[in-house]
Amino acid sequence: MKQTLTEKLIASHIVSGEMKKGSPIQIHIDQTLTQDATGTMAYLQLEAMGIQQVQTEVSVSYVDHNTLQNGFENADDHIYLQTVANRYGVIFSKAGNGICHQVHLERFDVPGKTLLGSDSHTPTAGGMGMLAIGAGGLDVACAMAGRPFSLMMPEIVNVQLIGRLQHGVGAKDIILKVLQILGVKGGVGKVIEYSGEGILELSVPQRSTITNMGAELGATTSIFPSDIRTYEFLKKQGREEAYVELHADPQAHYDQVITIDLDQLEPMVALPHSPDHVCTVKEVKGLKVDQVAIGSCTNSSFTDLVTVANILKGKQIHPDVSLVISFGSKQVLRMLADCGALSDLIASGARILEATCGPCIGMGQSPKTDAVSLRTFNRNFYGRSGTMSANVYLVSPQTAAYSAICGYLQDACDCDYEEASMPERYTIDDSQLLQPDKDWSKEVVLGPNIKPFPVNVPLKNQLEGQVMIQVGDNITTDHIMPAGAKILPYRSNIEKISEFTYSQIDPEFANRCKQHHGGFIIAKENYGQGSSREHAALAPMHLGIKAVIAKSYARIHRQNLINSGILPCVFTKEEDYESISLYDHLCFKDLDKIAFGKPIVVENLTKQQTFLVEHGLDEKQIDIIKHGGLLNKIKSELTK
Ligand code: MIC
Ligand code: SF4
Repeated sequence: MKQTLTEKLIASHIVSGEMKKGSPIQIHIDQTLTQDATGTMAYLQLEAMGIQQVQTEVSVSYVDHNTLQNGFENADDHIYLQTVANRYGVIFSKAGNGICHQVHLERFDVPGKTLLGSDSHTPTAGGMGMLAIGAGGLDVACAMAGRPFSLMMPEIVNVQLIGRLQHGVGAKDIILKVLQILGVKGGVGKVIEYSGEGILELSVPQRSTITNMGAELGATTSIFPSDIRTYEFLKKQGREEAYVELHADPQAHYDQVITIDLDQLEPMVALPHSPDHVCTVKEVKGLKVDQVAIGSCTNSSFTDLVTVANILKGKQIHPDVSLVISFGSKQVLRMLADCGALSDLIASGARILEATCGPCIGMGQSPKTDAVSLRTFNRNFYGRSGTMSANVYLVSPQTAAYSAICGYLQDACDCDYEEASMPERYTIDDSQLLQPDKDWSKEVVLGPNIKPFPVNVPLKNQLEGQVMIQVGDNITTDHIMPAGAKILPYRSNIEKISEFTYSQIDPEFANRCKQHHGGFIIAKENYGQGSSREHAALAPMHLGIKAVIAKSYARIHRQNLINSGILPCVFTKEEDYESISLYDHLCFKDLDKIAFGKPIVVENLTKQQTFLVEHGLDEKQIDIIKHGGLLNKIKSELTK
């Protein structure tokens, strides 16, 4: 049978299940990555699993999110991550070495392999022909321990690119166009596979911009074939032995086909506050700009930043604009310094940051009140920049750089500049990637802010409590558990971080939960979209949240709820959402009989109504929920 590329990679990694759309399957994981903001929890969980060393081909622990260090907490996390990595056989990438996805692309991605990462933008590696999936920290810890990863056999969408990118248009504009077509939940349960003559012109870093931001579609992952461009990139990185050619079979069947004509594509922009509020730059051209931020795992490759330098060379940024640039990796920054492009950036008036996530996750550089901030990042969720009144627009590096000079949002097609070409060779220096010596006599150092991983209680026959919050569509994990410089230092301390749950949209939420001993969350469509942070499940769990009822969920967050022992239910009738109010007293009945495909009866004691909800859990997930979460289940297996 003719197979898509996704099907080929699943077939070569499947451990159990049937490759039938929507059926649960388990795949073997070859590589893992973690970053510091989700990593401490993942390694605490790995330690609890009682293994000697990681079972994967390659596992890397990156420090890239929490590097502001405005207190001891971040630095303590870094030391914990370094010492625990050394013991268990994980490579450690030090702070300053770069953003996990960029460094992984440069030094570790291998076409045809599987990668599981505790960060939602792990599909960046799809640009290299990997099957790369984002997940919660506990799922990644399980993969490190050699357990297979569970997912639903996805539908496969083919995006065919025809024509070639025109002057002023970048790879970012392609993914913004896909977001305009499919929307932030258009990719749920799907893999987006790219093909067509248009991909031949796209380098691996450009492809990775596209697969990176495929996370914003809610997709399981996105993938490009492995071809001459892949070989070219690997060779320039001194890793050509990793190359294998990979393509879908001609005439393979896709569930949906979308065609994008690159000849016709114009510069695009995502308007506040969602990555799918997309229109052309022309439609909003002339908007006065206060801040421009260039960088993040979407757009901080060497070629992206040389293009930016080419636009800025010999020019000054507009007096009313603050331009800030962060770099994808030490390799990128060093090569920019060596080729003189860094000097052009500095001379233009740009503010230079280190090679980390930085402003993308609200670690500094919050814009002014009511600011218009143009960013080359992947998310413009409400409040994520750290300034509640700011309006964040997502654009390509070309649009960002040209607008920084003009002071107004401008169409880069009108700018006279040269697009960067790939370097002859990348500068290779792996000195900040520390190889583990697996020495168990060395201490794993735990700072005082690192608290044990919290666990839930086994499922009771009946769940009773009140509605603690009722929210609308597309609630992000940034709404549930905000990030930023103030909150991120507590990622290793669930009790402390739980105080900030929903703080940006309902500051009373945590206190309400404490007063009422927790209860339930009611939501609409695509609940929990965005980041993979399991804190968005662990913190509500700590506050006593027992179940969520929503109209639909984002994949990673739903699994994080299950892993934490929180029951994720779906309304069977849309109108039941409307019948519920804050503080309604609900009772979930007969949970000892919870079974595959069987709805649960919920009584609204306040309104004296009864309604049905579905849980959609497969047998394995039911087992996890019954144990009160995945870690409890693993521990009980270990004691057996
Ligand atoms: C993000 O971009 O939202 C993050 C911060 O990288 C998250 C991970 C986290 O919350 O630590 C993600 O994308 O998964
Ligand atoms: Fe870091 Fe931003 Fe990428 Fe998340 S999206 S990994 S915060 S650069």
